[in-house]
Amino acid sequence: MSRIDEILAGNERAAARLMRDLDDRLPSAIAELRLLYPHTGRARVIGVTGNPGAGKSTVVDGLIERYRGAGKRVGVVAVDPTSPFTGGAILGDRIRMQRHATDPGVFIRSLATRGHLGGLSRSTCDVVSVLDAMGCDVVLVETVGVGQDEIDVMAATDTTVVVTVPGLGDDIQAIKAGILEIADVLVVNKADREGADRAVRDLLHMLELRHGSGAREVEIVKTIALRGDGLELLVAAIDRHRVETAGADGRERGRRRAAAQLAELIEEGLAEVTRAAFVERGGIDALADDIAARRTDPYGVAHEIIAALLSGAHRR
Ligand SMILES: Nc1nc2c(ncn2[C@@H]2O[C@H](COP(=O)(O)OP(=O)(O)O)[C@@H](O)[C@H]2O)c(=O)[nH]1
Ligand SMILES: [Mg+2]
Repeated sequence: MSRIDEILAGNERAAARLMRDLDDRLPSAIAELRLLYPHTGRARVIGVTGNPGAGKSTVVDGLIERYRGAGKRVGVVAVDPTSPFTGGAILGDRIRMQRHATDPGVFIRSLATRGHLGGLSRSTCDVVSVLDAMGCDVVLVETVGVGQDEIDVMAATDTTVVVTVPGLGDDIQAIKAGILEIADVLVVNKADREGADRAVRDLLHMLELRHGSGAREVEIVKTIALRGDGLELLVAAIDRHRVETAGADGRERGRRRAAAQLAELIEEGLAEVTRAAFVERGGIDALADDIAARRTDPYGVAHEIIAALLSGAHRR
């Protein structure tokens, strides 16, 4: 059986090997990903993001449990080196979450936030595709933080869950700046703490300001993830979002995602050949020295490099 067939049959070890080869950007691995691609698009991809310590991993843990309870095969991508799924967090959490590691219906994969050739969102997309092809019904993607990288990653999910906690005050302002816009469902976790209702009211207020009336409602769910409270409600809210975005909305989202992925792959590929072209000519510093000293000019050098790249591409 080829590795493709093994993955399509749901073989986790074959999938893990392909993911490693993808990390190394082996051309054969990309070729395999192409063969898998027609078999993707079936998994429900759910992103979970928010500030460090908000309880994302705990929420993910609770979601795994519920989706497993419903008989679904679950993939988890933890884009966070400190994730308890992969051994980073404090011991108690780690043990609690690693119970899923021995469940054959759960496949957990972690991605380092740095050092990924070709960017985080691309690596995440690749891993999600493999999990999807492998037969995962649900793929949960946890990212830490609220940077542009994470926003890009979340753009590649079907439903984005943003986890906040009560009493953040100014931090809620920070959320407002970026991730509120990408939230499909908002979670106020740690509702055992004071101020949960107030946080819900603040978020509602911000959503009104942002979207005005008529925009799609973003549901807000209060949870105490540590105890599993509210997670049924969260699953229901995610499900309602799925239903609402089926049809035209979903197709539009899929199209935007495909366009972003295609553009990213092309930009990366071009950046790579451009870097190689600089190296061939002694490095960009040497080229820049000549330009700065007026021995050459930027127009001519750029033209020459582009012409060489294009003729090289034709030869291939
Ligand atoms: N009090 C309380 N603590 C929680 C709750 N959910 C998670 N925690 C704790 O908050 C800490 C951070 O949780 P974690 O899931 O690792 O957060 P992440 O960094 O967002 O992934 C851990 O010690 C959890 O046990 C909750 O609902 N209430
Ligand atoms: Mg975490």
